[in-house]
Amino acid sequence: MKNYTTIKDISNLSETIKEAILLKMNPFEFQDLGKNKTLVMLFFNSSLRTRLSTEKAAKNLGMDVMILNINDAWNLEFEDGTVMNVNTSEHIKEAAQVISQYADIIAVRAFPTLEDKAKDESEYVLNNFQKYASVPIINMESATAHPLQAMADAITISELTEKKTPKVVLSWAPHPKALPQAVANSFVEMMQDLDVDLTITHPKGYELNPEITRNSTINYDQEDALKDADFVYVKNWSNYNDYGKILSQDENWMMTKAKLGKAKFMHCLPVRRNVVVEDAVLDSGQSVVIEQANNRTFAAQVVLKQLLENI
Ligand code: SN0
Repeated sequence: MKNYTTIKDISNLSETIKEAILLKMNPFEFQDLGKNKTLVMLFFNSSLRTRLSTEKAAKNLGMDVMILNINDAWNLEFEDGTVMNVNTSEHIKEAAQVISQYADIIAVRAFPTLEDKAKDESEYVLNNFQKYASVPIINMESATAHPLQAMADAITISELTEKKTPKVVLSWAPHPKALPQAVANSFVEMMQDLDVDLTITHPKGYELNPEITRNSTINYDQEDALKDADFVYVKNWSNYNDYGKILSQDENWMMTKAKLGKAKFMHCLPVRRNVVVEDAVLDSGQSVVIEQANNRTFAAQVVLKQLLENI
């Protein structure tokens, strides 16, 4: 693998999931692979799991890790040809080349603006790093995708499924803040590539990018969609069509123990208790959110391993 910016960068998904599960059983097997190699992680936004699990994964492979919260550095300019006489101090052209001298792999977290759809969809932060850096780039959640989370979700479902083709439901939930579509996008793309029966359920008007959902089943009736589900992935996203807006706060969409039935409950975290999902679900044995978060390490580790093998 040359970069990990979308799940499409994985050449053999089922082999990669198997490899991740093997790494989980024997995390220190490839301690020499990352020797004298440095991962630089750049954060434009908050992080808990991504930051710690990716650092842990890198260290399991023997890498050194350096972390920079970009807000502590210079305000970066991404436009070409700008007269930089206002508030951006350094151009991405220099920054990416400079960081490439200190790093063997660069990982970037940069959320969308949720204001300018075209700008967000151009993935200008991630793509400019890819354009000007001379080392592989990992997406730690960009404007439109969260492929490390999707990999952890795929590992979790593979480990826990009791059926060859489980029914997986992605269910929208209310949220007080406008959130990205990134987690939902990558989850949908990942499920489309796995042997699962996927249903997406959300209020009318909350359609994700149709280029991503393509032929996946969308059912606006949450109760009907949840019938016989084996895994229920709950996630809020802000409106894609009326871009970045919150149109519905409908609390009836919150996941409850009654709606969940016998299914396993999944969420990428962080989660707003009793808004997105009620306590009774999170505090039950049906919730697998902690295991999902554990698998973030092995998702990052398999990605780092495949990138290191290609350097
Ligand atoms: C982010 C999102 O993409 O939905 C990161 C998830 C991995 N989530 C949030 O920003 C939640 C913020 C909040 O205040 O609940």
